[in-house]
Parts: sequence; C-alpha cells; structure tokens
Amino acid sequence: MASAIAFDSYGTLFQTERLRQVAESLYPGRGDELFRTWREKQLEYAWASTLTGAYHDFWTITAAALTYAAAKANVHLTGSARRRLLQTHLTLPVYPDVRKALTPLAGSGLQLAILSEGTLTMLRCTIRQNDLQGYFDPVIGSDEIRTYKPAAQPYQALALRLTAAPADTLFVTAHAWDVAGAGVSGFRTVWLNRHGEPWTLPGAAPDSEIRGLAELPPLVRAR
Ligand code: LAC
Repeated sequence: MASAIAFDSYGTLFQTERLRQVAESLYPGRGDELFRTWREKQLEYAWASTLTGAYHDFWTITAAALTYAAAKANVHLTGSARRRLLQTHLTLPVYPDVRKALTPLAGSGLQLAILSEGTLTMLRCTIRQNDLQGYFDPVIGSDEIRTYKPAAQPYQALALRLTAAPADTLFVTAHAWDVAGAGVSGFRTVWLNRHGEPWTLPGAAPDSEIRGLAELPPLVRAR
C-alpha cells in the first residue's frame, strides 16, 4: 500500500480546458488554437528557463506565452481579454472526479502533495478557489526550486518534504514528460491518461495508467 501521493496540477487536478472555453467565447473559431499555443509556449518557456539557467517565474512565463499565442492565433488581445484569460488561469476549476477521489484518500491518512510548474501563489489561489485547502501538504511551486520539471531538482525537493520514500509514493500526472521525470527520481508513476492517448515517449513507461481519478483509491491499496 502506498503511503503518499503527489500530484501534478495543471491538466491533472486543474481543468485547463476552461481556458479554451473562455478563449473561444472571446474569439469564436480561434479559441482552440489560442489555448493550444498558449499551453505549448508556457512549457517551452519554462524549459528554456531551466536549460539556460536564466530563471523566470511561471506567472511571467504564462503572461508572455499568452502574448505569443494571441499573435499566433491572429487575435487582438485587449487589456480586458488578457486580464480575463489570466484570471481564468488563476481560478481554474478542478476536474469533476478530483474531490471524490481525494476525500477517501485524505481520510485514510495518506500524505497528499502537489508538485507543479506553477508558482506557489498561483497554486494557492486555485486551491482556495476550489475550496481544497487542507488536502495538500506540501504544495511545492516552481518558484521555491527555481527549476522546472522534468529536471531532477523539483522531484528531489518533493522527496525531502514527504514522510514516505519515493518508492512508497505514487506520483500522479497527466503528462508523459512528468511521468519520465518522476520515474527517474524513483517515484511510482501513475499516468492519468484522460483521453486515451498512446504512450510513445521512449524509455520510461509509467508504472500504472488510469483513465480517471476514480481508479486511484483501488490503485493505492494495490500498490
Ligand atoms: C504543472 C503543469 C505544467 O506542473 O502540468 O502543474
């Protein structure tokens, strides 16, 4: 039985697709492209920050990536549209299966944690918005480490803050690159594959694959 569970946040707990809906309501027919480019650039800029060693916080990166995405989608990003999209990012809803899965897990005494590219302020804001304070300890934002996943440092920092060893901790993420990073650091990886995508990342396959968080409590008991 696992003793701790660490979660990625965006796309795993926090429903990033809400950004697509808001973008589409602002720019009919362009929202999907804006959303996709925004998310891609966000990660590209984060990884550039880590690889160059020139740290930029994730909120700055998120805003810069939005500027790029709007230009690429050929839409005029007014000040109010920018504020609306960034505010939506801060207040994303969680996926409908999150609370239902977390409640029994927290109730059974497991340590639940978050390790994210987001800053701690961004994460706290979204956690508060969803009334999930008290579920996660620690919540580790990238501004604490100043290095982005999937570099080893964030996962090592997580390991130091957990009472369980990485081998007794499930690391749950929707992203293949995050599965790879957590696996290298010795966590038991769970790929949350909500959309039934193929696994093609060379090398590190996840230890487990689930289609929704409802599958998590039985997995915790089995592992
Ligand atoms: C996270 C995103 C990038 O780290 O999934 O929360």
